[in-house]
Amino acid sequence: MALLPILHYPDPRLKKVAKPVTHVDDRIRKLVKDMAETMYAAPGVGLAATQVDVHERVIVIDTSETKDQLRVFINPQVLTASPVKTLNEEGCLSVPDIYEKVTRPESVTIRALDEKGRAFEIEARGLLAVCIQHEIDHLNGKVFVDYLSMLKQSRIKNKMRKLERETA
Ligand code: K1U
Ligand code: ZN
Repeated sequence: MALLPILHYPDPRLKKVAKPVTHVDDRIRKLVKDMAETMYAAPGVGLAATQVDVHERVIVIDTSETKDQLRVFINPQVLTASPVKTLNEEGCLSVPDIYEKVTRPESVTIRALDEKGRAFEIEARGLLAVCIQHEIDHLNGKVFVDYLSMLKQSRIKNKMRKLERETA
């Protein structure tokens, strides 16, 4: 297993649209293991392959308190999204130390493949619903900051550039 470097906003590679996985093979299973290790170490509750500069449709999530309930979503599709929306505070491992409120559907149903290539469907609500939508956005080249006002986006970009200079 390996810890993978996480891209930081506003890196242009975070804007790439990830390609569907054509075969769930040992290469993808290794990627899933490395992504899970990276997510737990960060620590975070989710990670999309885009964030580790791999542009394939793979997500790992663990929203459990015990951190022992890893969920793997390969080629995730949103089947339904509730018309009811909620406002939730979001964070992102690619935008460290920034937390902002974003409006999203309260619940979603998702179809995806697991790490063995088996199709499954789940209905997600609460933090899982927020997290899966946030991670699917990453696969589509979108970061939660994109939902904020231009003023907030520009402030966050400046803060992140300053942070990069200080840690370079
Ligand atoms: O995509 C990511 O960068 C992961 C992100 C997922 C997420 C969290 C909350 C709302 C929306 C999406 C994170 O994991 S940010 C870190 C975080 O929320 C957290 C860290 C440690 C313990 C609990 C939560
Ligand atoms: Zn994120």
